[in-house]
Amino acid sequence: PPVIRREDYLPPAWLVPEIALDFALGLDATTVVSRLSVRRNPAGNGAQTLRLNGDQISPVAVHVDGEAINDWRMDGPDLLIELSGEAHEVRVETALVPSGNSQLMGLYASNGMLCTQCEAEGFRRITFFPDRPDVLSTYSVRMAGAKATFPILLANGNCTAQGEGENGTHWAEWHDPWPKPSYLFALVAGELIANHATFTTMGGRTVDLNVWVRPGDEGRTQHALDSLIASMKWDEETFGREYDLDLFNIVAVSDFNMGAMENKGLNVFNTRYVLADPETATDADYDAIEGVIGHEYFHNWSGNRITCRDWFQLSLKEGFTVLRDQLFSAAMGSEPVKRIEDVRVLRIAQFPEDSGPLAHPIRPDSYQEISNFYTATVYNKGAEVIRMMRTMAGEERFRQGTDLYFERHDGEAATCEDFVKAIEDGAGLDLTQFRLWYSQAGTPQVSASLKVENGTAVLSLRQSVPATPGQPEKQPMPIPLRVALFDRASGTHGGESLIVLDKAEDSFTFDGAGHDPILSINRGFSAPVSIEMARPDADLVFLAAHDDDPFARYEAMQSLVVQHLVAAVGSGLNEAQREAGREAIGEAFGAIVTDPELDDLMRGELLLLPAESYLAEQLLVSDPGAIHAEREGLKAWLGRKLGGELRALHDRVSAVPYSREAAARGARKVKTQALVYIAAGDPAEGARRGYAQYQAASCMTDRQGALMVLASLDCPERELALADFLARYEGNALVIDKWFSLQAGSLHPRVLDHIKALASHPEFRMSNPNRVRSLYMAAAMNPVAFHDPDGEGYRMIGDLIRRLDPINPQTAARFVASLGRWRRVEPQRAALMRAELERIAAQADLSRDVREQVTKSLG
Ligand code: B3K
Ligand code: ZN
Repeated sequence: PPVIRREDYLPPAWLVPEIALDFALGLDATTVVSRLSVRRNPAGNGAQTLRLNGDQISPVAVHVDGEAINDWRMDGPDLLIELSGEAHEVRVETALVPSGNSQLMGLYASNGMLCTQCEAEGFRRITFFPDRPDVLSTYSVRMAGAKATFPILLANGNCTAQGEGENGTHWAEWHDPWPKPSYLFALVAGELIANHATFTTMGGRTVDLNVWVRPGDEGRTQHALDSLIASMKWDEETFGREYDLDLFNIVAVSDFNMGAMENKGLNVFNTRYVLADPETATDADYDAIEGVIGHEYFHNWSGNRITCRDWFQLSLKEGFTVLRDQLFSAAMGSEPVKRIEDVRVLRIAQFPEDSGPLAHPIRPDSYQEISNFYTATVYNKGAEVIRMMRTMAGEERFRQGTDLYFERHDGEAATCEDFVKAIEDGAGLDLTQFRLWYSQAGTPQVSASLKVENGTAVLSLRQSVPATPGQPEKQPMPIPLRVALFDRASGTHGGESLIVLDKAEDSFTFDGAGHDPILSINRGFSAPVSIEMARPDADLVFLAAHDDDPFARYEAMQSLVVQHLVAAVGSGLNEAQREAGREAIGEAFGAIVTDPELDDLMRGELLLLPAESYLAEQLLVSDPGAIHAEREGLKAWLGRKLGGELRALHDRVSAVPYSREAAARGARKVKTQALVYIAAGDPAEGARRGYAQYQAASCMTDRQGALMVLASLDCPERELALADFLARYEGNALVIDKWFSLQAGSLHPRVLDHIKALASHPEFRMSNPNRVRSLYMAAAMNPVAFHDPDGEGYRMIGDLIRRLDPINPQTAARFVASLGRWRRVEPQRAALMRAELERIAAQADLSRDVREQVTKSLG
């Protein structure tokens, strides 16, 4: 497959200022008539040929300026038409089979309705078009179809006319006044019911808001609607952004490749990020809905009003919008807890990407299939990079930078460089060297050491950016670090400073540091780097107890555990050393379990052990079995050591009644965590308490938490609770997804057998991405199942990729990365992982999506 390169960008030869689309809708047969007004681009190369992209479609008829023509030709999937003048009208007719579209890109049928997904290159599966984000058009859409099947007809913008047709049909016309790229086009038709509200913008305009769902689901839409209203208000207050249409529609569909899509005025969502009530959605589900609703809404400015020039600029809209949704969620809930969660996601999802065969800069230089670049690097590291600019500028000056960006580039298809320049000019920063964050991949490693003499502390820092595919040599990057020096006796520090390490090596001096201060560094995770510093356990225990930066407190706790577990699985510890390490962790843990000053949401964060994938990251080559055993061993030890305190905690929080308030949510969070440790230390007590929590549960958070713990235990309560759960939530697809993923993610010794049985369960469906992910993503992330020493887990994921690829390549390709980590795994398992990748590579007719990921992973 051809490699597309960023440096090869050329402006389009032809522009399409207007497009009119006419759909005759049917689930099994839809025809599309597209009329494009095309105009030669003065900035283009002057080509006579109009290239219209297509993908698995063929033209039924082609007209130019009202006349049928026959001299069009195909170049692979694309339609080429020779045009002699400056401006023409091109009319193309296509015929589609939505019910046969299992890729879920373009126009497809889901659960009896029709919907579209066009980003990145799905519009070309609907009609022929210059399907690139720098071609902006005004869209007029007409659609007609059977009224019984499609009572609701939606597209972008505003509905301008509707009426009845013959034979039980009806039609609607929609017009979107804002020019947009084709990837933001959307159409939805089906039987839907709305939860409606209005929002008055800061400019005094009234906007109609609708959350559309299938009949029967309307009782689970209020949280989504509330989140939308909160997002609109927050974006006005925080970024000065006002909504720009009179209507904002959200539609929930059950078959969807990712979370949601920001189509102009018509966001299409995975049901998972819309539907919630306390009985069926956990607190984490509520938070995710709020975050994703916000994210898609914020795209209206960061993505839609200002879009991307080409797909290499994806982080322009995604990195910035992730930062915006993170700040929004922080403002709606607990800022420190949100920061800790975001860093955890970065470490679990992005750090391994950055150190593996698929590593790429946040602005990639090349791709074969753009769908493979909707990654944690582009999204989450992209957000961290912009967050660093905000940290260096301060909130107010950063806002001046974003104001300038929105003002300067409104209506344009912009680049990452445009964004950086606007922040530079608006916020008054020099970002010359900082631009390296856009071009260099890899997580910088910063090693730190502190020396003190006569009250003056000298902090020596050294950075190195690891080599990544295609980038053997790196330059030093500017790394902003928030630091403080603590006085042991008073437990306080004399003020935080922001230092920027922009050389390979540098040192920083601090006066009045006392004689033996403790360093708190990268507070708030001010830079997405990994800090290397060997520290006495006592210093980490001190920071875990005293640091006034909540993130740093969490970090000290994590480091304490990481340091211990890495030593235990690496060089090995003798029994006395292991015991000493556990005692230090136990001391810090005990303080957290019982600290009356801590709120439970924060306590919940501090009680989490570092993920196995993050522990593996710390080692060049790791034995997943050893990491798992050592981590589980620590968990059980803590459960036994702190059994009394944990039972008391579980009792206390179990008495807190249900509400959506922070205190009650915190209580639920630590309830299940306490249960996890209790079960690890005493499985019989865990089974007893777990089943009691399951039966007493008044909400999904408690019920799912209890079931998760029971699913890993070998006890009769496990089967009882699993059977009850399935029967209780029959027909609720999102909850049945949970039932699959809890079992596939369990640490039960026979988990592989369970997964195999679930794959042939009547409720399993290969055509539904949510269901596929609930079983197989949970399995691929489960260290026990995936890293089975005989390679059965690898085989299972390999088989899945091969079977899913012809159905849904985008979803199939997402599973390759788990096998792609083979170089970082001990030799026996590595050989098995590699063999599985080779088996996939040997398959003929692989999709471009899977082919690219597999080739890079073997390479
Ligand atoms: N922009 C979409 C992602 C589209 C992914 C296409 N493969 C959702 C989002 O990031 O908001
Ligand atoms: Zn996005």
